[in-house]
Amino acid sequence: MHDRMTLDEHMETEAGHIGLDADFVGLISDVAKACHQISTLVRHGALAGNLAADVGTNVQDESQKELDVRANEILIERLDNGGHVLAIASEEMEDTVVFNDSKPRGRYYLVFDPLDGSTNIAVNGPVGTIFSILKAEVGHSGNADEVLQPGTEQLAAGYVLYGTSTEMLVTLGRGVQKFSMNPDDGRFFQTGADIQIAEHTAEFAINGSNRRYWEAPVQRYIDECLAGKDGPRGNDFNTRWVGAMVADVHRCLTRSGIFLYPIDEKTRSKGGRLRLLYEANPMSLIIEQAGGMASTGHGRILEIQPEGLHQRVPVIMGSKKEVERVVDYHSEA
Ligand code: FBP
Repeated sequence: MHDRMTLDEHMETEAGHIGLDADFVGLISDVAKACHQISTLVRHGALAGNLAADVGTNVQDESQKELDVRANEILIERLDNGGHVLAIASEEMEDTVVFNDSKPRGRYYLVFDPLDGSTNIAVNGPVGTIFSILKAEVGHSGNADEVLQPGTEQLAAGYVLYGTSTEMLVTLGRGVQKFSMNPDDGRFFQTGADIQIAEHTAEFAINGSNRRYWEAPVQRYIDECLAGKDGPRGNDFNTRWVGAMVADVHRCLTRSGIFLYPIDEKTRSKGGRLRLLYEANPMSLIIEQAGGMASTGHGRILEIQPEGLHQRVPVIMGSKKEVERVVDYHSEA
């Protein structure tokens, strides 16, 4: 295991290539250390307390679980102590947190979902952490407005999947690399390079219980998949739904696939289900860097100009040819 490159070594080399400074490397390292702590908590399960307990509601009026709150606290503490970010924004907090400037701070923002897929906690299912790194320009003070940058501006994006093993998939805009965490010491070692997602797939992930709320193009696409060999696609499709975006998108990346959380009648007033800055954008950058595609159905997710920290968007991402097909169905409709 130890002749593999570590995450820190990889980041030092990569940051050098693209002109990012030591704070950037330190920031990714802090995220990895925080994720090791979260992973340890997840592995202890009920021995670490009732991690699935409802402990309140967040700014989006969604129930917060004990693990959501603890994962958020772990990240904040690590990032504050590290000093490599100017400010952060999290799913669990209404506004940005600007760290006290009594010491020098790196010129970066970290935007994250500390614990994705929190309904899986109670059933011992996979959960994850999603993050995105943006540049804090000179003169920036850490206001929310400064963080509202389109996904194309991301310097890095990644996720950590707490599954049967703990893995980080990360991109700095030069391909997608995979690192596996050694549970003994929390260090991440490279276990995959330049991950690519197949163009074609016969597997899709969507919450099918929402079918009656979907728009016609999504209904058409899924109905055609379900019709299998006898339908217009002439092929049998497989379906999976873990209920944690990190796990569902990771499966698409690993085995090919398309992941959909489209706009529907239930979520229309909010703009969609998934959040743009810390769910859709980082996952879109990873998918695109792996050769896949990420769209709302009407346009590229990464080009959306955010209007709020917790803005939601429809998400259709994964194997390119399938996403293109869904986009075509939207155009035709
Ligand atoms: P949280 O960040 O609150 O956990 O919500 C996001 C999410 O869990 C996604 O990861 C997942 O794709 C979706 O919600 C699942 O939604 P549904 O309840 O429709 O299965």
